[in-house]
Amino acid sequence: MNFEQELEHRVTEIEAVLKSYLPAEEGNPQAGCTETDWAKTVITAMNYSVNVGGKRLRPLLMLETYRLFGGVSDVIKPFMAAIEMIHTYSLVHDDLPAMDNDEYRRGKKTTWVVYGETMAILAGDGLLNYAFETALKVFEMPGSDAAKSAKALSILAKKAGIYGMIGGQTADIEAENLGDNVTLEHLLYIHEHKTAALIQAAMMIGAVLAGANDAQISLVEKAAYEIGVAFQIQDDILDVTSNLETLGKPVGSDAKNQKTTYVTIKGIDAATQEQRAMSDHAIEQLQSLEKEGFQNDFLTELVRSLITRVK
Ligand code: GRG
Repeated sequence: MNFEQELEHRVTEIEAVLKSYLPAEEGNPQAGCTETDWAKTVITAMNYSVNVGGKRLRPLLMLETYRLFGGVSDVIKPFMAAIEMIHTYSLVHDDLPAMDNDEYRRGKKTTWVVYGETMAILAGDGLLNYAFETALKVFEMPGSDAAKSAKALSILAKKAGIYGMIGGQTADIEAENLGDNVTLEHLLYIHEHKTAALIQAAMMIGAVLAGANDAQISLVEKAAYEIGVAFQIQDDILDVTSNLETLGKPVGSDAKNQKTTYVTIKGIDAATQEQRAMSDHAIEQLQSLEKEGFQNDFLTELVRSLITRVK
């Protein structure tokens, strides 16, 4: 199998894991007002949001980092589902009229367009909460290690929170009022927190659950920072160079919203060069673990593929 086929195969496996952790769409809202019945509407909106697709990059990076450090058990699975739920909630809320007001995501109508704004807010809330309900299932699994599981949960909570993704989104919203006065430092804060934090969480949780030591977890955190920022710079580049069909969402939205991006500050050539340098450095960091006996060539290829991703 070549890399593309292997990737497809592994994403299919991840889809099955995600599906197995999604809440059941039970009950009939018309039939009465039992707890389950009324919840069905929000559950359906939550499942729609996850099932419309996506690259599943965060669970993929989590699983491959887990494998890098020799992890083989199922304890990683609830965390793989949880991180995709958190990522999906962030997209559902980001698309709302009060935020980016986007009608398309992953090639499909956004959750608020299909279910209405109020239900989309609740679906996002539901996904965030259900992510933690899902991750907590690790404690019921045979062979799970309580200390490692608690550490993984704490990373997930922190990187998704006010000192992570929500902090980054806040800085991004505030940048909208600054026009051309957004500095590179401000932009890097946004990229580090809004985008890289969840990628760091994914890879660090994989490392923690596989038993990596503190130095190795710290190396993974730094490499994931570069992977995350490079990933976001490529997102900025694709917003200028791609099209709706390939990307699954409208292009040119940064220019339309007069947003400062890596491309507007540095220009496309320098942004591309820096994005590549960051990815190359992250790969070198991960490969430096080979001398300690840890190697995952698929993970290296995956990170390399993000440099030239088209969606
Ligand atoms: C609303 C708290 C809150 C946060 C929103 C993630 C986010 C913060 C906003 C979404 C918009 C955006 C461009 C975020 C940067 C991260 C990013 C590139 C997300 C898209 O991730 P992909 O490309 O998406 O992995 P798929 O659809 O493939 O899963």
